[in-house]
Amino acid sequence: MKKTPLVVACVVALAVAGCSSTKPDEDKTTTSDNASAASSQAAVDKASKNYDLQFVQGVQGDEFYITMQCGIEEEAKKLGVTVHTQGPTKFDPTLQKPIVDSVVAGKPDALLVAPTDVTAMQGPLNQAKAAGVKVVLVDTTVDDPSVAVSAIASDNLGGGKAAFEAIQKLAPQGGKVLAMGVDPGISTTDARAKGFEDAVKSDSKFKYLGVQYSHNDPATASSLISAALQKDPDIVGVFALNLFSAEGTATGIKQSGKTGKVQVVGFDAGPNQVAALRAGTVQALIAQQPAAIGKFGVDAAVASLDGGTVTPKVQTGFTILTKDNIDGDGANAVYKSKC
Ligand code: T6T
Repeated sequence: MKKTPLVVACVVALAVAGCSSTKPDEDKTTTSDNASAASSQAAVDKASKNYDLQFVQGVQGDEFYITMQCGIEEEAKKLGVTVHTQGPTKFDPTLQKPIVDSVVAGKPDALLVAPTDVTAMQGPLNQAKAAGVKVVLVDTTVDDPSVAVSAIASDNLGGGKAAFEAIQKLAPQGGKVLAMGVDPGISTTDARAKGFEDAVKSDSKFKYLGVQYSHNDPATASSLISAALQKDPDIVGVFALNLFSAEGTATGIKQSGKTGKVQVVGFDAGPNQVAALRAGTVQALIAQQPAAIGKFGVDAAVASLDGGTVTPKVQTGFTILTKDNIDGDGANAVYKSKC
């Protein structure tokens, strides 16, 4: 990464602010940095009984959800409740819906879920609630989040803005920028794209080329980036909206011979993203706190089942990783491949 003083300042500022870019939304939202508010969900050290919790991931094998599962399992063990995890083979509501339906048919006490689509997953979650299952949204949300007792997620809008700020400092001359996304209808990546787009449009030196959809497939992201660079060889920056789009973007940048010439900021920090950061195909990563999201999810489920205080919306922060902090302060923010 080019070490302009401003980039370093941005990274430090976010780190000092507890790695969170936004303030809590009144008293309804807390950040993970607000220890007292966040811990109000974990008022108990032990659950009153061994509840049956089910965690349905957005997709299997994604280090973001694996790390979240680690946080969930650790907290479940601490509180004395049981948790089972499963997820679809693709980030796809047609594959996730039958899993949720079958989990709900088993009448668990609570369902922790990362819905893969804001609209398509609303019905299955409404049915879970109607069946008396406490729903907790972890990471993504749905059109009507009131179906859940609590929704825990990163500051995705703020993360999109932070991504543009990083590109702004890496390419201060301005120019064309692109977002590499997953699919429309995913609350998290849609919010990241919006935060990015709004920020780009507030700086007349930059031109937003829009978002392209890779369907969570690195090979598709790679071809899309290569094609975009052929069409617009003067692209100065790319914001990759999640782990797999970042992985494919890094490959496409490398194959197009643009390493270091196009500034790339990727959301998430799995081992492959970190390798791309070290190789210089990616200049910055926005690492979420999936283990904390999982922990707060368990706390919310147990508090709700035990009739305790539940915080309806919890916002967790993020850490910006660069070559400069990846082996220092940033190392702990890297996602796990197994617990
Ligand atoms: O970025 C995360 C998650 O927040 C998003 O909702 C879907 O993609 C990831 O799981 C990363 O692959």
